[in-house]
Amino acid sequence: MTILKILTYPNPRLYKIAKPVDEINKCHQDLIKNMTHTMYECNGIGLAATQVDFHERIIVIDISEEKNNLMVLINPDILERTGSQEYQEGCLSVPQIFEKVERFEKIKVRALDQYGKYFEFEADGLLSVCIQHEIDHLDGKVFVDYLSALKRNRIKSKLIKVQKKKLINNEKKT
Ligand code: GNR
Ligand code: NI
Repeated sequence: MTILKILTYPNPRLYKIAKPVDEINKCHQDLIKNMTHTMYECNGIGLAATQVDFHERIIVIDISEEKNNLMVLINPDILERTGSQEYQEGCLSVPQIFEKVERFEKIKVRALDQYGKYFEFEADGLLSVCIQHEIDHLDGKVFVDYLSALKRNRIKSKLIKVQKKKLINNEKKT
């Protein structure tokens, strides 16, 4: 298993729109395994393929404390959306930043599982937030896109600075 490299905002690859998966093959199975491993290693509750620079519609989610309730969603669709809720969101592609975002409260979702079988379910609370956050990634959207331009630009500058520092430190090491 491999820990995949996660793209960091504002990398333009995070803005690519992911294509539907048409047939689940061995490559997809390996990717799903490695995405799951990466999500758990990074202590995330979800990960979209876009974040690891693979632009097909695949999501892994596990919001359980014990990390024993993995959900794999392929070609997910939101069929119904109701209500609204605010949640302090974070993102593995936007490290150390947490901001309130408004989302739908309840959603009805349809997706393929890793074996290519359709399933349908309703989600609310954190699971609903997480699914909406992950589907946004597949559509080339990051949660900071919901913030004011002022906040977003501050976050952008901060992350660019951190990434430059990391680059310089890596050069020193080699
Ligand atoms: O680990 C994550 N936590 C989180 C918290 C609140 C709202 C959404 C999330 S998803 C995030 C992992 C991630 O970046 N998925 O794309
Ligand atoms: Ni994210």
